[in-house]
Amino acid sequence: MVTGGEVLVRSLIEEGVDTVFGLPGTHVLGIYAALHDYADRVRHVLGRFEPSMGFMADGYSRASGRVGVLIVTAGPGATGLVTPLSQASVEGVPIVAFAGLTPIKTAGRGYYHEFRDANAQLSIFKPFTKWAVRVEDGRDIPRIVSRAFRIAREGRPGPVYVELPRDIIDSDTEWVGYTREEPTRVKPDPAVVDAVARDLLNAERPVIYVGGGVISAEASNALIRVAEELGAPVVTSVMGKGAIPFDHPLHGGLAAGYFGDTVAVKLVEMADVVLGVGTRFSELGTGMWSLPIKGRLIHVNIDPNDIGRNYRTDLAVVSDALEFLNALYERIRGRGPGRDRGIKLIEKVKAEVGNQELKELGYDESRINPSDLVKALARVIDRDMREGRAVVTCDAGGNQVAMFELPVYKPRTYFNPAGFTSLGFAVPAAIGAKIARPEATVVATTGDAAFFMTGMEIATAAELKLRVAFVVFNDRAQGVLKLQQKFLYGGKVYASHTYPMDFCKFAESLGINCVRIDDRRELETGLEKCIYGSNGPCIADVVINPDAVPVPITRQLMAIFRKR
Ligand SMILES: Cc1ncc(C[n+]2csc(CCOP(=O)(O)OP(=O)(O)O)c2C)c(N)n1
Ligand SMILES: [Mg+2]
Repeated sequence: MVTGGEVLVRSLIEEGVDTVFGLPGTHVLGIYAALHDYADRVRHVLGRFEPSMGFMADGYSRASGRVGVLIVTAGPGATGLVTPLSQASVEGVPIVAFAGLTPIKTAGRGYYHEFRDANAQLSIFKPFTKWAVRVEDGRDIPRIVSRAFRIAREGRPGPVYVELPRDIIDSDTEWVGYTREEPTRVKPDPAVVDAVARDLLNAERPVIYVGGGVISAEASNALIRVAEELGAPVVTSVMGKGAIPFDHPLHGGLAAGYFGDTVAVKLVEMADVVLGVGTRFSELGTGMWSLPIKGRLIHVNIDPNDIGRNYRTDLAVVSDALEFLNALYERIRGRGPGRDRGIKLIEKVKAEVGNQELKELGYDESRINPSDLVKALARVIDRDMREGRAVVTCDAGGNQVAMFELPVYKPRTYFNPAGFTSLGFAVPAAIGAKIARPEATVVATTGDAAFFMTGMEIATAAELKLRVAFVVFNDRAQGVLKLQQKFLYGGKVYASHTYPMDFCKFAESLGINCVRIDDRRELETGLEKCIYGSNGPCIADVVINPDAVPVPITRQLMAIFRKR
């Protein structure tokens, strides 16, 4: 006989899972008993709070391309996953979360952790997960687990929620065996790809705009092949950064409307055909849809709901990005003008509009401004970034937008939560990334307010001696809110402060390294020391000029004021 808990752990092993992120509670101790017995097969990473653990599993998944797995208890354990799983849903990250539930036998009687409505816990997850399901018989566990993993990966990746009542976990059941389910790949209609190929081969100034879907489909190489054949510049959204190397001659930059590079935006504006792949054309990806698309738009997305959401589409293609780009290449191979046309176009646009080196509003050359920190970080980790050996996570807030400017060279090396934009993402996501890629140089960039949310998770990095650098853009404010209050809400600055904590004393209390940098001449050496000079975690508390408005927001404000 086996318990439901053991059937679950054996199912995970059959699925190929070797790492789970979890936090126990009474209701799931039956799973923990099995994890104890299989500790040599499955690594359990103990986090500190469910919301941050959800981000850890997310960072693990983005870094590795594998499914992030979570185990939490019933009630407050499960509800802690609402924010990170919502983010995973919006940003297309595959996660399978297992949560405990009060026993079926006592449903409705008020067992602790039970909602007033015994079905509420399951219902909460329904609107934003790809599947939310309760296990009602231990023998169903393998079938439900294999289905959960397939659904998380299939189509547009996303979160799946599985809940297990305590009596199912603890009771004896039987092992019925495990069959892995492979996801079906969504392939494009061949006739539609023919039409796309015709359009693109006839175009004079085609431009490819790529989003995060190209990265999650592992389609970077396929993208570059297509772009080189067509002589088409490639521009990206924030989520698409890294789909093409920053220094590739056909890389046209970040086309995020008024948040983005002038050259990238102009390339899109001038294009007679825009091929949008793996993108929703979301608000941050287009600068509140200030990105002008004037030519024919071919929109490729795996989810038909994401096609035509924001821009009128001339040709819609429902497909996985890799399947589409490979099918397109088959049709254009040897028939395009080659990459020089695109390189020349980028040069021409650069000469016309330039990528002016823009200084932040409020830039102060005696202090450290956000752009100084972004540039110094880019220089310090340059080699690792170029070789795909670094992973950088970003948070929400002004620092997140400043980080739009970081050069990125490889897919799965830059996680900026530009879709759901939850504060507190960067620290735990970096820990998850380091667990996925122990050899990588991992850097979290975060604001001070964000740090207050999930910084306690650095205890997990300390416990596991993970070499991760946590770089705090410390402006002693919820900067992005404060600047909007100043510029857009009549100066009514209110409740946008933080508490001036000593981050290095916090580091000391965890027994980890810290550098405090408030002299711009020490910026690079300080970062270098923190990122490379430590065996375990390190915090870099970087004192930022609180009056500087990050470059992309400076661009946005300038565009807004120009219109007024
Ligand atoms: C969970 C969550 N709560 C609230 C917000 C709204 N929010 C966006 S930015 C921000 C303040 C950010 O301050 P900080 O982390 O210091 O970054 P800064 O803007 O100063 O760089 C807040 C509260 C959010 N995005 N996520
Ligand atoms: Mg701040």
